[in-house]
Amino acid sequence: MKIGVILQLDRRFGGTNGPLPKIVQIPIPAKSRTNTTPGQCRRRLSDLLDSPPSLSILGFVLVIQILFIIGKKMAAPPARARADYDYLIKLLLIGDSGVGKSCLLLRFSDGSFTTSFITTIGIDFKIRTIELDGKRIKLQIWDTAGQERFRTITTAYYRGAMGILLVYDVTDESSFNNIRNWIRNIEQHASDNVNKILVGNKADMDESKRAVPTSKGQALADEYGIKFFETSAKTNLNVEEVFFSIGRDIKQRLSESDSKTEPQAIRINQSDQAGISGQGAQKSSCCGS
Ligand SMILES: Nc1nc2c(ncn2[C@@H]2O[C@H](COP(=O)(O)OP(=O)(O)O)[C@@H](O)[C@H]2O)c(=O)[nH]1
Ligand SMILES: [Mg+2]
Repeated sequence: MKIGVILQLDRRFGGTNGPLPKIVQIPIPAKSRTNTTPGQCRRRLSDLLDSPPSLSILGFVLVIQILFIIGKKMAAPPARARADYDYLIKLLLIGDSGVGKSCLLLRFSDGSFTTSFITTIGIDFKIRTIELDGKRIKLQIWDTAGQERFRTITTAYYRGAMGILLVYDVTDESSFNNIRNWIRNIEQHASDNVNKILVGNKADMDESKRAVPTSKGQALADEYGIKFFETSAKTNLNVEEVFFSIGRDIKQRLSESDSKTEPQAIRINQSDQAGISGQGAQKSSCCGS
């Protein structure tokens, strides 16, 4: 015997405590299946359910919604797996106007290069997630919007920065000499432990145009105890290397400070348990250190 499937709604389903509707199988005679008009069908349905048609439609919509919500919950991964990174690292690009900061950012984030000056676009930041030693590092890289021209980079821009790329142009000696000023600026406004890396950009330019030899760049980096790369945003020379290098150093620093804070937390508990109060307890509970 052929079988028709129909949704049976309990009358109480419209109420707050009503049970869920049931799916039941109802035999439908072959004749009535073939010759029934939509109007007849609707009447038959409402007769069967012994309820007005509007209620059955409402019930049907509710069932679909409930099934949708249940399905969504079952398909959703656990909250821990949803985070798309292990570390979020804020980086800044600093250096004179025209040295190629925005081009380096575009090269690294979008893989593109433009010959036009892009300082005025005023990009806030770009994101690229990289993988280092099995960890996902989300790099949030901030670019200046041209304010470096007026040396008006202040604390607001440096806030929360974990790493700074100090960029000069190997064909422009004054941009190299200004690196010392930028470092002073960083010392004034950024946090003490911020990682720095020195970048001599436009290394693709003809040797006849070069104003800063590689050895001079290296010597300056050594003086400040920071890493040094010559790059080209145009040819993609060393661009990945710079960002991966500073990203790795920061990740290392963060994981070291993570492991250092753990014993401290244990010490706070121990002193609490031993009843040690006053200065010592206050000091160790300070989170700003
Ligand atoms: N040859 C060459 N030109 C570059 C390179 N990077 C940037 N430029 C050019 O330098 C100019 C200034 O670049 P921009 O990224 O706007 O500098 P910013 O002011 O430091 O952001 C533009 O005309 C770029 O095309 C590079 O690696 N090689
Ligand atoms: Mg720019």
